[in-house]
Amino acid sequence: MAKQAPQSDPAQDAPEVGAPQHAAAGLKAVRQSLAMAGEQMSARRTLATLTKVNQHGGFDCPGCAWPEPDKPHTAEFCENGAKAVAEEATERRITRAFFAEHPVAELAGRSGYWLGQQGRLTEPMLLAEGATHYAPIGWDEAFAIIAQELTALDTPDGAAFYTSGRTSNEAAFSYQLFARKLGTNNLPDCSNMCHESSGSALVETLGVGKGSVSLKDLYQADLIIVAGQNPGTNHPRMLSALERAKRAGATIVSVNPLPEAGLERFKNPQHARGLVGGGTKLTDLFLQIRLGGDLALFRALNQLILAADGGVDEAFIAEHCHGYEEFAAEAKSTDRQQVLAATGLPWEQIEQLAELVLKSQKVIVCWAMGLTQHKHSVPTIREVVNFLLLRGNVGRPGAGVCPVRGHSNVQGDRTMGIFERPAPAFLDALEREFDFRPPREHGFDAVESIRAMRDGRVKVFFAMGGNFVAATPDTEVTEAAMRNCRLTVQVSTKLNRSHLVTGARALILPTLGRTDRDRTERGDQFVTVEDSMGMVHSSQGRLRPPAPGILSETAIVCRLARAALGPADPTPWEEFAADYGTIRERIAKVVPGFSDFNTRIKAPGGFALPHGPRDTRTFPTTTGKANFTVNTLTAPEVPAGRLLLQTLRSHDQYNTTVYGLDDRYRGITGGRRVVLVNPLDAAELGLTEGGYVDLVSEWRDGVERRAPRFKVVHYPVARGGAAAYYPETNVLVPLDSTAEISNTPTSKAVLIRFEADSAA
Ligand SMILES: Nc1nc2c(c(=O)[nH]1)N[C@H]1C(S)=C(S)[C@@H](COP(=O)(O)OP(=O)(O)OC[C@H]3O[C@@H](n4cnc5c(=O)[nH]c(N)nc54)[C@H](O)[C@@H]3O)O[C@H]1N2
Ligand SMILES: Nc1nc2c(c(=O)[nH]1)N[C@H]1C(S)=C(S)[C@@H](COP(=O)(O)OP(=O)(O)OC[C@H]3O[C@@H](n4cnc5c(=O)[nH]c(N)nc54)[C@H](O)[C@@H]3O)O[C@H]1N2
Ligand SMILES: [Mo]
Repeated sequence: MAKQAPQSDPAQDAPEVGAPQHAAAGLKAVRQSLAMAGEQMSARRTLATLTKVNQHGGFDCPGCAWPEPDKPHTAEFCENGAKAVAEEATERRITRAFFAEHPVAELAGRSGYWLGQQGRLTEPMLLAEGATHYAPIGWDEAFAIIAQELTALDTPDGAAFYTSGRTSNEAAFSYQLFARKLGTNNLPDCSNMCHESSGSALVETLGVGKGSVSLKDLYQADLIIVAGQNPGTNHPRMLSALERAKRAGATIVSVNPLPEAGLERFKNPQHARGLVGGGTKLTDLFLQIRLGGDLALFRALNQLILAADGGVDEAFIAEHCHGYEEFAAEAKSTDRQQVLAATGLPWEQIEQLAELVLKSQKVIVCWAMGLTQHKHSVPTIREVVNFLLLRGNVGRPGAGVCPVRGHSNVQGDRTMGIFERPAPAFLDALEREFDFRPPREHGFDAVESIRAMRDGRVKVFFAMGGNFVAATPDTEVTEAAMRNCRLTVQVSTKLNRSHLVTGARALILPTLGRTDRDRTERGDQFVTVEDSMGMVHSSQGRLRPPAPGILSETAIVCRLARAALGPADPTPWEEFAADYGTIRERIAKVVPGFSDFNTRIKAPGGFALPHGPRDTRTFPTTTGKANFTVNTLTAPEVPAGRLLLQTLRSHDQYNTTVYGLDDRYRGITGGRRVVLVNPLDAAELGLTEGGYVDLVSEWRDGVERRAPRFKVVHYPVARGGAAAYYPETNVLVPLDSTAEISNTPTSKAVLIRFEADSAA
């Protein structure tokens, strides 16, 4: 049987520091996955779940969005996928007795780790106005309360509907339809804090806001540059793909302020050779770049390519590109001193990479949050596109852009219309199919939603998954904003902080996860998801749900829609909730690429969505061509006595869900309140190794943002930068410190100073 949840809160923070590792996965990873699963569920349930992850006919791993190979390995999951599965498939339960025992004020003092350890939510709960405890409520009453608060709004724009990226295509499509029928485009999502910068840059330059490569392309590439990403922890199955690429002859370059173990070496736990021995060396060249130096790096590469004989693919540019002349003029005049200062790299290393590029016919650039969460992220990613276009590395096998997505269906949710700035063509299609006038004004993204709640313009906040208050920046401001609402609603699998920082009234609606069997009166249902490479496939859970009566996300949306829109609304919400195939029929009519959805989804592995730039070198941009762009060369400035802090993930967390207190590859155990600093910077700043300090962020509004008591860890980070974990450091990220154009919080660039430990 599953062990009891811990009663005391074990999140005492006493970090210990050992040596960082130089290889990822291996036997230790296998042991870790089984140990974590064993704490949460019985051996039989463990076997029943882990053998179904990412298999045809099984469920899609709720971990990351990395695609499945055509022939999945019997253990097509990774240590961290297994943790994500165990977190959801746990046999621990939160019942009404738990809420009767613990007042909200007490729960709000618990760590996120403790909250997550309590188990799956089982019943709808209401926190009534002025109440100290959540109390059980029926589903119909819960929907009636939401409908009543929505009806009481002066305008539908007084509500915001957040989505985290695990929501299925069917639930997401129904959800955006409901919000738009209600009359608002306020559909913020986790993408706003994640890959929005990638979407903004790629839509403008290539016409499609998604990656242009498949797994096969990775296997065929000559050169793969991995910039601003830590796949060993966050996309471990990507290491298998990199290993395969490497064996086929690819060169791998990593660009990162930290030497990440997963990129150095990989011991593939799916093969005997990975369980014993040294594993495969992955990175051939490591560029230890300064935080925010990537724009300068790619610009310098472009300058070198332009200067090389035959460096440029002239035929491709002439036929397919726009804006080359202006771009080339700017790139040729790049100032080397500026590049050296911004990147902190020796010029010879940049030249070395340029030589590799010029030797390669097929180049792929992969990236994640290290490129997207900076003030100048959109220009940076545009410059990556310039880099690829220069040598025709878009729209041919083995080459292209590869933004590696986070949440397992975050890309699909956007395809389904979860977007505060929907394309007019999408709204037109929705209008034709459902015969109503969708609102045309843009809605609020995540940051704008917080401002709107703070200012009283949004009064009802509804979250389809996620942990909004912990994942968003400026924790104090965000929490005050949530408290300023009339009603906050969280559709969730697990308890988290967003259930405890609430509006005047609050609802918790428990829901099914990926691993759970979803049976309606018409029989077992499956859902569909889209991975990071535009493959759509089905996902079906098999486990008995945590409690009878828990509704799927789709059912919750449909029943809420009926309650709020009334019996006269012509959309067949009841039909949608009973048979998800009827939703897919509508998706097929509204969303390009989904024709014959219900038939094509039956193919093992699913089907690929069309992608003009990848498939036919057609670029649906405003110019009809692939656009070169001119990007002003900038990099963050770090005044003396300060460092630039990046907030990142440890090996033992999934975003705001903390699985444990170890960051194995980085050699940190038993605690999370650590700040990684280069020993030379530490010496200059007078920081003692192992000592405790407060982190204080500096921003133009002069407001003090402080994160107390972090242990100083000497670590080989690039000079001028520091690193600490999210979400503990979100309190330091100013709400208004966002990326140009994409409005993504600058979670990888927070200017901080160090002060004496205020808790000492
Ligand atoms: N196990 C696990 N898997 C996950 C998640 C998780 O929390 N846990 N989260 C999921 C989600 S939603 C996402 S978006 C992804 C996140 O995946 P990642 O983007 O890999 O996650 P981060 O920990 O934010 O790591 C950012 C990496 O970028 C580097 N970096 C930071 N700043 C810069 C910079 O200026 N330049 C360069 N070149 N590098 C920089 C950091 O050193 C770090 O290696 O993972 C997904 N998968
Ligand atoms: N400082 C800083 N802040 C960041 C980042 C950073 O790097 N630094 N990264 C940003 C990024 S990339 C992202 S994507 C966001 C993540 O933001 P979110 O997606 O909002 O946060 P998560 O922690 O992934 O959400 C976890 C919660 O989701 C619920 N959940 C899990 N599975 C399901 C499900 O199947 N259905 C439903 N309904 N609920 C479910 C559980 O209750 C769990 O507690 O955070 C962002 N915030
Ligand atoms: Mo993300």
